[in-house]
Amino acid sequence: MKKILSFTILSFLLLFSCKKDEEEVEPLRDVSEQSIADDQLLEDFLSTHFYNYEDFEDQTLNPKIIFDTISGDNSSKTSLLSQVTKKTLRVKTSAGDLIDHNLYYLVAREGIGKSPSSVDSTYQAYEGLLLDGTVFDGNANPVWFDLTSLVRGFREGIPSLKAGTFEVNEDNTVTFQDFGQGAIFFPSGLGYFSNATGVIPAYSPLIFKINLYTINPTDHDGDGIPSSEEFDNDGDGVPDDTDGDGIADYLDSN
Ligand SMILES: [Ca+2]
Ligand SMILES: [Ca+2]
Ligand SMILES: [Ca+2]
Repeated sequence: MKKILSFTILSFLLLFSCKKDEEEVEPLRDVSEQSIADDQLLEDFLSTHFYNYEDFEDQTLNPKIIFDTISGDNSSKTSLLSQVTKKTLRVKTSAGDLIDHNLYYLVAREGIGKSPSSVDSTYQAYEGLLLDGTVFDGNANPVWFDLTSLVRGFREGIPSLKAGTFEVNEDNTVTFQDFGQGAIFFPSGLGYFSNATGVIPAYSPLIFKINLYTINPTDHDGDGIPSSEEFDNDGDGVPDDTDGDGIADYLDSN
């Protein structure tokens, strides 16, 4: 009897650990289905939330963007959904299919300078959030990014904003003015998709609030052709490699 019992427990443990293994190797989700599911989550968020747009009526101020739910005292607020712009991007899957993904951007203040291309260097303060409000990344002090090193949603969303102007003060600090402020909202297929990263679970739509201070156009391979003109001219999200040598055009000076 004792033997049977321990055998049963052992079987149960094996079963349990097998099941756990199966969970860990969940097959990759279908890109198209995930794009549709994420778009629904994004629309739900945008239709049930608003931002502090009244604080932006005086465009000389630099308020922070704050999201809140439309309910109670705020039930008459205008939803984000009616204030964002939708942009559809095609994502090339490993099977070669092109799947539409919707990115939404909010321009709280446009800025007065130039817009970056999606592959320039940008100097911004930012905050990254999940749809439940969890902050997974951020920098209140501005940092430089080479947009080519970032997830596609970020680099293709930030051109909706324009840079500002800056003055160097007597104490060598810099004051930025009239810079673009906004937010971008995009599905996991334009983010990390199945890869859980830090506190970001797999298949997470992402939100970034951005203050775009200044930009720097790039020519990564120094061939005189701006990276913006040779990065992804067919718009499939994959850097173009015209001569097929494995080096993307924007890095291929030969
Ligand atoms: Ca170039
Ligand atoms: Ca391409
Ligand atoms: Ca090449």
